[in-house]
Amino acid sequence: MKNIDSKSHVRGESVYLDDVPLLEGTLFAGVYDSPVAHGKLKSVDVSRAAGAPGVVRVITATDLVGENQIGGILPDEPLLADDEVHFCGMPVALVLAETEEQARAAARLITAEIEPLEIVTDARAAQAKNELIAPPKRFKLGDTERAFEDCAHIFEGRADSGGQEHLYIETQGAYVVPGEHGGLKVYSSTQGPTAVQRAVSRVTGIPMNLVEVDVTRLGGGFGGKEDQANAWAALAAVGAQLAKRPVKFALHRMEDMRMTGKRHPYSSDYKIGLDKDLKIVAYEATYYQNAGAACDLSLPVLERTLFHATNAYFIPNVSAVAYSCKTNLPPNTAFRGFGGPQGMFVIESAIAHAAEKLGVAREEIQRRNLIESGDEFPYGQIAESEALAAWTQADARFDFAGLKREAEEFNRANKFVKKGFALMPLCFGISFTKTLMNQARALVHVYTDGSVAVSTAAVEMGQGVNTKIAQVAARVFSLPVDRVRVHSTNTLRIANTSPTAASAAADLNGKATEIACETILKRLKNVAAPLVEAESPDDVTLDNGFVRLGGESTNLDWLGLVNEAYSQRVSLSEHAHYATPGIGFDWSVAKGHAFAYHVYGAAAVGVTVDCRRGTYEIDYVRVCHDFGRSMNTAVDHGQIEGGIVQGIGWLTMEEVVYDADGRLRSNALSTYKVPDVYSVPKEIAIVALETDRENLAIFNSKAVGEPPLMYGIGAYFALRDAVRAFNPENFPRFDAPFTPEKILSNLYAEDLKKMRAAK
Ligand code: MTE
Ligand code: LUZ
Ligand code: MOS
Repeated sequence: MKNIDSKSHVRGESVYLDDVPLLEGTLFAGVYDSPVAHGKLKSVDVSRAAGAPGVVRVITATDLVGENQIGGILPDEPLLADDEVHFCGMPVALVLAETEEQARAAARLITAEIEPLEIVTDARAAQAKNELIAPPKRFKLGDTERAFEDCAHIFEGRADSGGQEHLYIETQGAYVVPGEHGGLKVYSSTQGPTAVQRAVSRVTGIPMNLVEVDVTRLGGGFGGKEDQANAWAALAAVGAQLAKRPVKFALHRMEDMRMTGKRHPYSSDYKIGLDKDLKIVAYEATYYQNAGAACDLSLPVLERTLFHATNAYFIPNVSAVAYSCKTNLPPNTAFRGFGGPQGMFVIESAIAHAAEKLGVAREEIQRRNLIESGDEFPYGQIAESEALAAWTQADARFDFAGLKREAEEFNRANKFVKKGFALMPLCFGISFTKTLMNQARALVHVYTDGSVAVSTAAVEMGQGVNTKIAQVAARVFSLPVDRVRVHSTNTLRIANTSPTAASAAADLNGKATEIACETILKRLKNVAAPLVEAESPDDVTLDNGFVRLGGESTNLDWLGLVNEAYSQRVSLSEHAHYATPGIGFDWSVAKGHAFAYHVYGAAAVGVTVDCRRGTYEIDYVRVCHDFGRSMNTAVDHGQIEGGIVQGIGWLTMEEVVYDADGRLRSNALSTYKVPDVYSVPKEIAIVALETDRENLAIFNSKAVGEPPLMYGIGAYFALRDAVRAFNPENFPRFDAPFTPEKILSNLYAEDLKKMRAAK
């Protein structure tokens, strides 16, 4: 089945924030944001802006009716700077004007007197000054100190990974319309409608029951709108409240890149110990997360780094500690994988380090250490593992040894072009690690024409969640899917939503939809039973719009049944609640059953490096992926392809660069490179893991949103393999992204050293 949005997307009929029709009298907002990364805000001069053409009002922190605070986890993030600025791009003043151009032109007339304070942009430097968002977090299994004493081989090193710009096609934005009783209707491009509702309520002082948030769909979120849509909606809301007119605020691309946070860069230290059979016996890691200037989601991101510190491997002795370090950069935030990829990059680096120094194949160490069912994760959960199954099935299908041989033969025959090969196993936990967030609700109405309307907390952002939810309702009612319509995400229809995140939206909201539909179905069967002379409602089934009795057809169809129920005054609506059973985590001991289940997989990645230029191509990514039982292979394959390309981008070409003054240098698409159609892998092959294990996913169709991104880590190590095929003397630093510049300097590392020495 196709994605239900494909037709309206292609025709340009899908409604995004910018397609919401504007009311007469709508004002447009612009912001003046801090030009310096850290300083005391002595004064702000808005006089020239206030007198500029079209300007209706200029708003600073002192004008707010409610609290000047939008921090969701810690109250450390003012909406508008008051006494200090903490990062370049921090909003200082809001301008409301009759047109967008006027608002932005006026914002440029604002000046501020800022007394500079010391700027810290590096995570380790911040940690050294004890500038932490919160005390460090630790995971511990076994006893690493004792275990290291018996290791045959021990390796220590450092691994760094960079930030990543979300680059959702639709930038951040909101449109706020004032209504009766001082209420506000907020259209927002957010993954978290309730988070927006809460932030708006807090900064305006208007209670949540007067703030309605509506989300039609997103032109991409990728985590960037899990928390960071709040600021723009809150600013527009403050404007609408004070000016008593509708306010639209949508960021331009360069504003979005400058003012919003990204994937957290990490710098990490590792120590890995192996026995003589290449079993990893002990692993220690210290992570320095660059949080930026406020907490945002940094702490749960940091926690997920710990959860995925050992990726798909079983290591009996683990000790990991993670610091969330406060720097003068825009607060970093959720990004597909949510800290997991950063943790996995470190263990994969440690394994590469050991393999290269020992002269064994990396995949030899990987395979010998895959986690098995019954093994314990460092956080106490017992694995039900598909790691070896995914690896073995990928090998059977794609022939790892053959792929490796192919690369080696090519490399013997070619001096200036080298091929590289790497394998990447995957294990990603599904559930919000904050247990309370694993809940959802669905509202289902059946109308008297037989059509079905569904609302849930899920936000459609291109990942196809609405398609899956429509499939759930259609399957329970046994109707063609075009009789079901999934509507906008709205806080009046569905309250207290968890954000659409953690890859869990289809599971949580799909399950709630299933419960709501099953409840209505049960009522309908009770109505049908006497009509078709059934002894028990259990003998009644629905099949493609018709009622069947004990499998035999009857004269009663869906429409007749629905209308009969209505005339008997039986409810055709249901509001259902779902909470994932069996999960829980106790932070006081850092142990628990954190995840409903894990998603497994294994990818083989092949690359070709042009050793004169440092440029490269990704030849193939061949994956065996654990779908459970996919309920929509078109959507799921799309997620895997997109995730892989986004992961490869993070590790090979996307380089977020801030200068020492905390200013973003990679602030446009001319300086920030993302994969395009020419740089995607020439081949992406996906096979489904065959398994019949039951799980807690909706219809056993496992979550697929984030996990595939991490296959991209394989591309990094395949490139490293090719670089070392050309220059085996060199041991490149683990320093992602592996850009063509870094590849070139590693291909000729010794020559560069000589050249520098000669100078
Ligand atoms: N796919 C598209 N097309 N656009 C997106 O913004 N976000 C990803 C993933 N796939 C995203 C996407 C992220 S970060 C998550 S958490 C999941 O989708 C969320 O949706 P799900 O829970 O329905 O999988
Ligand atoms: N968001 C969140 C997430 O709040 N908690 C999580 O555990 C999570 N995991 C992945 C992506 N987003
Ligand atoms: Mo995804 S990082 O959970 O929005």
